[in-house]
Amino acid sequence: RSIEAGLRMAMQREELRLMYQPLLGLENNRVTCVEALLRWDHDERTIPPNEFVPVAEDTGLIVPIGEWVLHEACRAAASWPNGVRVAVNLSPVQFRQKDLVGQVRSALAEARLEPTRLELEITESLLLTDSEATIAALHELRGMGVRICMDDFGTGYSSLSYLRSFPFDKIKIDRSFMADLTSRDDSRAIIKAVIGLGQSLGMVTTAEGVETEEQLSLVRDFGVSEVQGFLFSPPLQSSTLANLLHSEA
Ligand code: G
Ligand code: G
Ligand code: MN
Ligand code: NA
Repeated sequence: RSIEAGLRMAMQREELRLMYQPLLGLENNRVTCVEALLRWDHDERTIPPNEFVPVAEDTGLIVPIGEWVLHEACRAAASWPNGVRVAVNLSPVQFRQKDLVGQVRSALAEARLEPTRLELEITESLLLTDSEATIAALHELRGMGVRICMDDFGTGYSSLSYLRSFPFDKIKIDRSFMADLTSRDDSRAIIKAVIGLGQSLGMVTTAEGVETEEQLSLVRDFGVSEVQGFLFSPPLQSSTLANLLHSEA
């Protein structure tokens, strides 16, 4: 496949880059965390991860790519104010390699970044595969002080049982619930309940895809910890993000 061939070259040609989207903590209206989002600049267009991450997963290329993402994101975070963490998305395939924990350790060490400043986002499909090894790796990472977040919460079939399988630090409520928050009573009830559930489990809750003041005010009333979305900020170039963080500091 041409995407595969292109992707093999992409790393050597340095066509991969990260965008950074800040998350706003509602307790003190400051940036708590920044999510690193992968982009591929190829043939005069920018290819979003939805188009190439699946290919990278099928071919195993996600392992070296994911390692690059970890190093790059940790290096960026090392230059940010101390209170700001970086969140990196992990593919389930990255857990199937032997030494994910070692990769994380070396990315942190190389960047001289405290483990408590790193968050790893995983989706529900992750826990479907090799549960025991995966859970052990997650515990080891958490033991180091790295935070583990469940991404896209509510889109899989087993969201609730995963909350029992592993003590997540954070749940990110999928943005599909936010999209019809103001028009559908059921979406509103679900978001409210999930935020309450997160609170009672001692987890941080994030509302993804917040695009309007109306959505913000609803999730704020429900007690959500932080928001992510175009209303506060789209994904930014690293230099723009760094300026935003330093102007806030
Ligand atoms: O940035 P964007 O909205 O296009 O991202 C779409 C999806 O791609 C998101 O679900 C996100 O989790 C995933 N994604 C973004 N960056 C990475 C990455 O570095 N690694 C993996 N595995 N997934 C990513
Ligand atoms: O699945 P994950 O949470 O990793 O996806 C993050 C993606 O969501 C990013 O690629 C980002 O571009 C996208 N995103 C961030 N904020 C918004 C938003 O307010 N609205 C929409 N539609 N997408 C968003
Ligand atoms: Mn994510
Ligand atoms: Na998500």
